[in-house]
Amino acid sequence: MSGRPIGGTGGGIRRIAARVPLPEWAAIVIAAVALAIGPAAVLGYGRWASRDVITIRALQSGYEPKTVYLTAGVPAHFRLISEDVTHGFAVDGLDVRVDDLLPGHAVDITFTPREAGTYDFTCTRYCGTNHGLMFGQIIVRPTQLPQR
Ligand SMILES: [Cu+2]
Repeated sequence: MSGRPIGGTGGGIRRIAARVPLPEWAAIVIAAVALAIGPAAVLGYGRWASRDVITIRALQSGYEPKTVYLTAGVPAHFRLISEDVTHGFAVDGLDVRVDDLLPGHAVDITFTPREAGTYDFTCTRYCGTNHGLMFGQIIVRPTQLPQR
């Protein structure tokens, strides 16, 4: 039959049918978001963009990485993680000191180096025969001026 409007009663049914799955989709979306954010929140992610976080792993064989590059005047976000025993982390001249890097726990710190230079960091806890190998350097470059 030509001229019959598309929809009519059928359209009504279709609209209802289209609305029924919506709560299911919403539940799935909420569940997915909760799954994504839940563990991340527990681990402390999400406070900073992950690309801005410098992870420093402390091991009885030393720190990884041993050299970190920062820019003067730019806040630095470090995530310190011990992979084996309790370590520490202190930076000479930058007022950064953490004495309890417990195995399996991340410690997040934020600081802003004010002046360019080379700063040594060391372990503040005796952590074994290789404790003396636990050192590294933070090299702070001068503030970058905007290009014109
Ligand atoms: Cu150590």
